[in-house]
Amino acid sequence: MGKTVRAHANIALIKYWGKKDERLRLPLMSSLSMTLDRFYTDTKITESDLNHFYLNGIEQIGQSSQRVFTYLKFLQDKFGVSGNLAVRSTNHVPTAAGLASSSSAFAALAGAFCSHYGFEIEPKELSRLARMGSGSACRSVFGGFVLWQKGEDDTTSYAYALNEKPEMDLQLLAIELNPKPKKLSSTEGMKQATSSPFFKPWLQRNQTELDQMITAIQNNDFTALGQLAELNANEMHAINLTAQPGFTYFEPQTIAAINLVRHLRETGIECYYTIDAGPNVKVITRLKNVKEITNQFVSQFDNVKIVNASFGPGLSYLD
Ligand code: 2P0
Repeated sequence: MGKTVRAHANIALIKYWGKKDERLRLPLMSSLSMTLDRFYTDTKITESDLNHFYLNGIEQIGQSSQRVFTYLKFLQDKFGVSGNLAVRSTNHVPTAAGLASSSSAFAALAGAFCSHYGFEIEPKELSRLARMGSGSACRSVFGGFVLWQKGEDDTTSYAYALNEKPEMDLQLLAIELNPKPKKLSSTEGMKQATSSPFFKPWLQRNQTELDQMITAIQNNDFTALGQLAELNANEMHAINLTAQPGFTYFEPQTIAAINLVRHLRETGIECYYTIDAGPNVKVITRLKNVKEITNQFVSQFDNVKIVNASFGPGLSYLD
């Protein structure tokens, strides 16, 4: 009997934004993330007469169900098993977070698949399997600070924990400014981004940025980590703007949030931002500043929702 598998979402501090192989989801760069305690997905797979996918108790039809079963069929073929399956997932992502991440979803799904069939595989192998569901999911197999090495091929592209239980005083505030679904999926966005004339120079910086981030983590250097995470996010979004044709995930509130973070920093409240494939902003700060930053966002934005998170664990098996 398969277990319920829990996987936590992660946020990249050094972003994955480009593939060299779309089918296998092999990235063009290595990336580095932190796994989050407040956001996770629980998934259990059982045998079934027909394929069914339930999310938060509601059966899903259409695109999301199709992506789940395309992936499960891929895994079944890979392992030489067959049969229809019922997938039950619960997303414990506070609706306030604006953080609908496929990272926790596909890590939990890969884990639930192996648990259902009784396949005992190493975390590294599980990370490879999760990667093929959604790139960022390979990092959610582990907790704390996680590095996804781009590798050369399917067997060498996987994530591992750099530090499962970091002691760094670091909080991530997920700030929902705009709850609308994103205009361009990550998969499409990163494909288009490779046409930017700055894509190659950005790739060439990948190893340097990774080395600097690893050093910041090893030295418990919050300032270096924050500065570099912000720079890396800006680079990713600059590449989107300069793609041909150019595009952006930013909305007016995104710019306003960036300005607020800069203003707070000028007034001595140390904080940095990172932004993914959507208009919402995540603020990185220390515990002592969470209250003040939250108050500032609430007073300056209408209907803003904020959830603060810190380091979360890797994959776990619940029952
Ligand atoms: C990341 N993102 O490193 C980057 C930064 C969003 C911006 O990974 O196409 O859902 O399924 O491999 O993993 C989101 O992309 O993309 C993502 P696919 P995924 O977290």
